[in-house]
Amino acid sequence: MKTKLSIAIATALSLPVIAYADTEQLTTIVVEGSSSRPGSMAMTPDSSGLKDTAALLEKVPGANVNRNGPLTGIPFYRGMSGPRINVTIDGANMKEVGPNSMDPSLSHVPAALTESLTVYRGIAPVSSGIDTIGGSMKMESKKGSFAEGDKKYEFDGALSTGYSSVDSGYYVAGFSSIANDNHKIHIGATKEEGNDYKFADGTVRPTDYDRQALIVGYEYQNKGHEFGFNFTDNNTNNTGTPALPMDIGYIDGGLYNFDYNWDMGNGYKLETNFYYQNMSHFMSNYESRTPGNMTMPNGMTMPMYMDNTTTVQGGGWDIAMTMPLGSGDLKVGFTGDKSNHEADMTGTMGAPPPTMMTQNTTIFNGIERSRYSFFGEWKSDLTNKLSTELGMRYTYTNSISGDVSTENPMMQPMANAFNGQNRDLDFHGVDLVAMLRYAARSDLDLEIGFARKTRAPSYQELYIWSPAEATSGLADGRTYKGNLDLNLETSYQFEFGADWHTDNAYFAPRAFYHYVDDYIQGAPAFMPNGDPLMNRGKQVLQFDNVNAHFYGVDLETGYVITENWRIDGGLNYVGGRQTDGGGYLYRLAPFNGRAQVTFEHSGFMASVEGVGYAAQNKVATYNDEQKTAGYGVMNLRANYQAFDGFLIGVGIENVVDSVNENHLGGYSRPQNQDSDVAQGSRIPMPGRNYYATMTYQW
Ligand SMILES: [Cu+2]
Repeated sequence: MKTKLSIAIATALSLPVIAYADTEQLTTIVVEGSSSRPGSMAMTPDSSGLKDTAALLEKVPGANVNRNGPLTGIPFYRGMSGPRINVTIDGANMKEVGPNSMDPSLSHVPAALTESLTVYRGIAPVSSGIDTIGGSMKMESKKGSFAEGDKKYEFDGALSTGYSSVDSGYYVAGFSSIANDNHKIHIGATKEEGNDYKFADGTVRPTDYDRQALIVGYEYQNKGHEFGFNFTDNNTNNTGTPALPMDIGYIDGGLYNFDYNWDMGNGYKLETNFYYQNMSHFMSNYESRTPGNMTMPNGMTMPMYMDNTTTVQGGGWDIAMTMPLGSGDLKVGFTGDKSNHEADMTGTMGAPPPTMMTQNTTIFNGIERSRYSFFGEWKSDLTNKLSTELGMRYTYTNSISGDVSTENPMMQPMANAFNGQNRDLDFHGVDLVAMLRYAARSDLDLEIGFARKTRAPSYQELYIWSPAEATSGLADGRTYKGNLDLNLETSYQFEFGADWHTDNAYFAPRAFYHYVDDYIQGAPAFMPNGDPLMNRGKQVLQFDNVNAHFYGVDLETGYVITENWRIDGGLNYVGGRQTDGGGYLYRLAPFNGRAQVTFEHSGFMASVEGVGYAAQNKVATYNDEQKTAGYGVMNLRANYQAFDGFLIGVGIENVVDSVNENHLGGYSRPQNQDSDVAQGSRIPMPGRNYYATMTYQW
């Protein structure tokens, strides 16, 4: 298992990584474009990071998580989230089966089966994917390693288990690979289950979770050729998403990946990736919570049972060729994908049985989104101190929706109107990146970057034909209408960063400014026939193009005090406003910081971590976003390597058991009788949590 260590070292040009031999079962965070990144933040086990890889993002400068449920962590980077961030799983741009992002891509592979999570700091290179307007992240599942050197065979494996008290949750994970120097096979599986989590004033419901995952793969390498087949499967059962109007019934399905790489020598390299995914999903407002009441025209109130069955089939390719050009390397590529989405809703009034009335509606029907994209990227050292990256990507996006239908007579006029409109839409986007890096001194790198990034509207932003909350996890409590006249978003980005690093210290601040033309956001919707669904008395919004800008600073810093002691920390600030006088943008992380003091001595490690969030008073007015107060949390963690390969970890999170509201966590949606959190108020974060983990690896 050498892969991981080498990744960590590759990014730690100057700083000693805290290198316990056996922390390799922990997912490594790699921050690209950070020469001082020690990769050590991930090395203290974190109970939330054990079940949800997205939780690791809270430790990455500029990044965070929009959390709608225990397994539903939506990546956030510098004010943007969801479809604005390109996330790949083993090179595949997975499509969510949930139109409300109940299954963000990072939830597909549990942390215990994740090898590494890479985040591009600052402007993402065009080669990292399509639609990288808000950034780019890539996750690699565990695959083991080939036999090297004199070794004929390589056997890798790990067994791990963990328990967390706040939700009585546990996980078990197993991974094994067998390889010689040409062939390698691997298999891994996990099971995670937990109850609703507690906080000082009660229990947050529903936040229980239940997921099984499986990964299987085969890889072959010989004389510069590499071939791989990987399958990753996610089987999630009843899991709460209290910030959304329904909960997960199931998420089921897999991703099939084929890679072929050929290193031809002399700087020529071919890299290809092909993938296919097939997933299905069920969510409801009655399996994990009590359905809300609907008032009939005659004044009678009745429970309204609602569920949604959705599917996605998707596939794509990424073909890139690298070759020497001038003083550097040119990478050219052809990327594309296609996905088909269906979502069918059933609404039943009155308790079934007896059933008063059941009505079926196609929420999304015959959605087909296709992207064809070409890019070229040139990276070169101009002098021994100056290097550059120039990139250009052109993307053609086509989006189609079939006719919709409903058995609900009140929705019929909207279905007819939608079916009468042109829904075959084309978007053309051009992305440009220009970066310059300058080694001002041996211990100081400066970076300046400019970019133009685009994003075509998502199928939800275009095709929600009757007000719905299927909004890629916005979780603002509003219903939205799609808009067939949307333009693509164009962001103009400026970035300046410094990276100071000595043998025992690093300090890497970055500042950015992004101006976004045609930023897609909700605006009051025109409802010619009123709002037939009476969406809890709140104004329906419609996706619209506005202009916006984002600005901020994020930094990471650290100091190795002695051989045994070190301190690491980070600060993040992001602001965002509409430039046309419409106020602040929605769901922006408040100013926040973290610091961690780590002690390490012969197989023993202990850390104290402090996390602080300021109040967020700069909130969006268009959807009545609620402010949040500031808070601080202390976490204590320790692990001990009892003998070679056997590691025990324990910790206490939120030591003082304070009640804290995560600004990115949304509002509680279940009925008051279901949860100890009042409907419509901010969801408190977990209370004090004791956790223990145990890992044996070979
Ligand atoms: Cu869903």
